[in-house]
Amino acid sequence: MPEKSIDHIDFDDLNKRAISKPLVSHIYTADPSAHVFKGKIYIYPSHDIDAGEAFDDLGSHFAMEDYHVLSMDSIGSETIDNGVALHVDDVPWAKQQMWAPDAHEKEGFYYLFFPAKDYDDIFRIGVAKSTSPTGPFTPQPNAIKGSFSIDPAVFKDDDDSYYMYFGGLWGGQLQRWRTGSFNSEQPESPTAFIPEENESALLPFVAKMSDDLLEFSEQPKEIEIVDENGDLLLSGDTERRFFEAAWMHKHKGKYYFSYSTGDTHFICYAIGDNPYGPFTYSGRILNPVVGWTSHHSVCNIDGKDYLFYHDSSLSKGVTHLRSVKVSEITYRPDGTIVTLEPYREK
Ligand code: FUB
Repeated sequence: MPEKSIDHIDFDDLNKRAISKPLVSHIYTADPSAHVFKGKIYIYPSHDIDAGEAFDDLGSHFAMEDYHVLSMDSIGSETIDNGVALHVDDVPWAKQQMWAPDAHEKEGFYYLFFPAKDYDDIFRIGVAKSTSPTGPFTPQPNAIKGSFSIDPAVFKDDDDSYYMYFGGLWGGQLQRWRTGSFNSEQPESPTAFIPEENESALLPFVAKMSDDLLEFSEQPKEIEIVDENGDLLLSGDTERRFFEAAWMHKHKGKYYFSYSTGDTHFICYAIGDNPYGPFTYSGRILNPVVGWTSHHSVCNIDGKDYLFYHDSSLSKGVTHLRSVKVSEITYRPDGTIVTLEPYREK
């Protein structure tokens, strides 16, 4: 999949038409996971850097090394960068590529969940703990037992159970786990082991977390994303099937599982009745942004739902130099979400 062409884009004009501005512009940030802890908004993004790696379909150019936590008192107020919260050099098991993180709070402690490649070049998911939502976070010595792939999103249900959703195709390696163990053949191919177009698409995973939030309390399970007839989406249905960037939120008692379609660049959602699904594909939350990736979270703030997302408008289209943004989302009476267009029409 070639990098998206940006030659035709007038970025000054595009930035005027954007529905929201970057929350910070002194560093590049992406993959924002937003939460309200004790009445304040905290955003846990990737911290994008230019490490000099060329663009490829394994995502080698996403060579991030640390995490910064952003915070703000309310939507529209100044966004504060609270500095380095965790660095890859401080994580014993992690070698490189600190990709999209999430965080949660339990009983006065804060937990940062993050994917990184280990010393065998296999993506695992780790946890680091702090007494402050902004860190610094102290990592566990090992990754979560039984963890694999990328993009952890931790959801706290109304009964105080915590669930981790995760997975990502191509560079995120999900397709290498189809048999239950890691397939290291054809290491340079991002699409080896992806199902044929007429086969069911690869599915994301969910696992309930242990009481201390440091491990899974169960074997991760696949979550089904089905069409209006109850059939699993197909691998060739690239405008609807799961690719990466899992997120879970609730609206009026229903479970909304949202995700990126990756190479077709949509943020979509599917609705279910419980945290394990199945989830019925229900539409798009966000149309494609400038930049190859799209990644988001949904956070309820003072009774309204907000989409935190990113684009590459500030870097004038550089795919691995992204900026986090926020925009309100609204629902129709039937529970479907009104699709956001990230840039107004000319
Ligand atoms: O930021 C690195 C990767 O890009 C994330 O893990 C994916 O979701 C995509 O946004």
